Amino acid sequence: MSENLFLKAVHKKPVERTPIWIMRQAGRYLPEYRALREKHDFLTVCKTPELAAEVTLQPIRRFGFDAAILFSDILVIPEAMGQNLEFLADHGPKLSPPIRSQAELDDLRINTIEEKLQYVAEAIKLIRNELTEKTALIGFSGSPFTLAAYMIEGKPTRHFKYIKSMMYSQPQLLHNLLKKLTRAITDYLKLQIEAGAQAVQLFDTWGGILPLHLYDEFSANYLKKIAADLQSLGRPVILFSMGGPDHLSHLAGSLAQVLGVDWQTDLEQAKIVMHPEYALQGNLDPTVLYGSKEIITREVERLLKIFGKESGHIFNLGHGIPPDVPLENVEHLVQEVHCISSELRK
Ligand code: 1CP
Repeated sequence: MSENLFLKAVHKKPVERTPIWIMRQAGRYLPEYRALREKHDFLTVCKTPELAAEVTLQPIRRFGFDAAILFSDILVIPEAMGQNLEFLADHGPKLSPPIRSQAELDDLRINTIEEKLQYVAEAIKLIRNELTEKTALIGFSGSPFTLAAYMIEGKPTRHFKYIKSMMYSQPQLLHNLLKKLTRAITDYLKLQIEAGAQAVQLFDTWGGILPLHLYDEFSANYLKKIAADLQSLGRPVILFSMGGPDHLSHLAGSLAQVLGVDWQTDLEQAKIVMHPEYALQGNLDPTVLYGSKEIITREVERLLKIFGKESGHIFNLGHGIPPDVPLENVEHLVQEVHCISSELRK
């Protein structure tokens, strides 16, 4: 099978231009997504393979990204384990009851993950059938720590009072939950890979709320275990942690192939520390997309020059795309990445 640009860059092979996809590329900034969401609520879209496939393909049709990312949410795992999940308009996701005791943790099931999340495997098969070889399909999961944060807090929060109190006062209880999640996530990603996902990304969105000296113990070690357990399947693993350069450096030594670089981290520094061992993905500050075309071009050029002709860079934002960025700016971004990187790589 001929490899696409994304997979070539993952394996640090030479490419004629830098591949690009963007985190949260399927979603609210797209009018065709908003139109579909007027007819179906969010969880229905996630759980109906035809709808999830359609939404996954929308940004590919519009922008020709080099990779598609499965349309789903990180919170389908807690739901499959038995927590009740609702998406409340303007309040974000709510999980109930929140997990705050060993008894509540014991009620969570992991042996039914494959059965409960079959709809994801079905969506992946449909998407793979629609994509040409030019576009890779990425599956994903939240990291154990990030999922634990939602499961313990029960809803989005700024202070993480419950998970951080548990970490300090009942560390063993938190580890019990993280271990259970690690098994569930590994099974879930295997299911996605077996259904046709060509790479998988772990979103460690809340890893950065951990003090650095506790990051290995409560997040990085679990990410490394998942990456190690998936190696035998032969599909690349991408680790993305929102924690800045210090947290990123703690992912050294993992068996992942790609490290996602968040927007707070200097890509040049990340490259010095982590490349060529890992391919790097990132890291345009998403708010640059609110700026003028000139600013977008300038920032794209700055980032692409860091790799120049070297392989092992996948262009992406340094976190998800905000829902209200002008579409023409996304178009301009893609065009500039294509154009400038082709020039640099001549
Ligand atoms: O109203 C809507 O249509 C729902 C908005 C929405 C969307 C489009 C949510 C609710 N989730 C998603 C899709 C989604 N979520 C994808 C789809 C694929 C793509 O990237 O195109 C992915 C990968 C996610 C992952 C996700 N969900 C993360 C990790 C990534 C990140 O941005 O750091 C997190 C933290 C979530 C939780 C979540 N789901 C939805 C919301 C609003 C939130 C955040 C809640 C909070 O503020 O804590």
